[in-house]
Amino acid sequence: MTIIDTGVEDFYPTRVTGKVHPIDRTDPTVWGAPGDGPVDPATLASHEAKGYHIAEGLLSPAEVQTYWQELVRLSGDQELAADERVITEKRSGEVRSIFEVHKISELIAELVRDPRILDRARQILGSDVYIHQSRVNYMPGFRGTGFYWHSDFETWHAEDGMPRPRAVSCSIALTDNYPFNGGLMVMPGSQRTFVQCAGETPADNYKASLKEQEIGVPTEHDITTLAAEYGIDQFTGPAGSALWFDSNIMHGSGNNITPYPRSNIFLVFNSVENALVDPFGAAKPRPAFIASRDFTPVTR
Ligand code: 6CS
Ligand code: FE
Repeated sequence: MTIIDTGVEDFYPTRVTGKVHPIDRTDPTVWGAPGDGPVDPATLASHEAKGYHIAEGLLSPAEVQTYWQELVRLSGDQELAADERVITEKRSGEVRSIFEVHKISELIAELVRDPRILDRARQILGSDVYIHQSRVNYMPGFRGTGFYWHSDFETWHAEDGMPRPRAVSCSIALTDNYPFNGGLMVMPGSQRTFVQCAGETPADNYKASLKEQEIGVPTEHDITTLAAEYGIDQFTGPAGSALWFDSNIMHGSGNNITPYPRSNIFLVFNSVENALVDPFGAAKPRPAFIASRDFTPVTR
């Protein structure tokens, strides 16, 4: 274990030079208990085992329509277009993501505090929680590009200083997720293996990685090994469903060449007991709009 200068032990060293090897996760996947929130015992046990669960119909069709219109409004907001929190598609220049969207949109700020969402995050993480990152992903039709295989925690640990994988992401589908329009793929159970990545983190890596991640990406050998051990599930389902997934689950998505956009609201909750310290594998932390350093718990 290397001790970084804030004295916090690094249980998951990554962005290393030389040979990499998988590290067994020493942390649980679920910190709370069945009685602590809205997730029933069977679903909580499934999340512990597989590292994800799907909340069907979390939002009603009417709510989906409201949030979809909000996404359309945001992507057409000319003032916002020049904001560094708006990431465009590498090739087409279309809006790919908007970060810190819970601070830009009052509607999404309310969604973060909605008990259907907040209480679920608290139950999984077993504590008060704060928003580590929020974004909307547009994944437009025809030219939407996906994300190669990766673990979010590997990046959040290396570049944001997240000590443990005690964070959970909630991806709320605002359009129907089909197998063919860039639906998210996960390797169930892979959250129990921390895949070290080789290669030093370049300065301001996020400027490239949020368009196309090249550093902090596992080797094809590691992905092949993980896929053989855990398999691949794909998140499909109607708009309004939400995929809740562990920060360290291996996941990725394909490109979208269909006419059907695959847009979602993406909220990342981190435990207040897992607040960010100095990055474990980068010279300086990423900007706050990507990795919040305001650890104030979200309250209803
Ligand atoms: O780097 C990040 O924080 C973002 N990148 C990806 C591909 N997924 C997690 C997160 O939104
Ligand atoms: Fe990701």
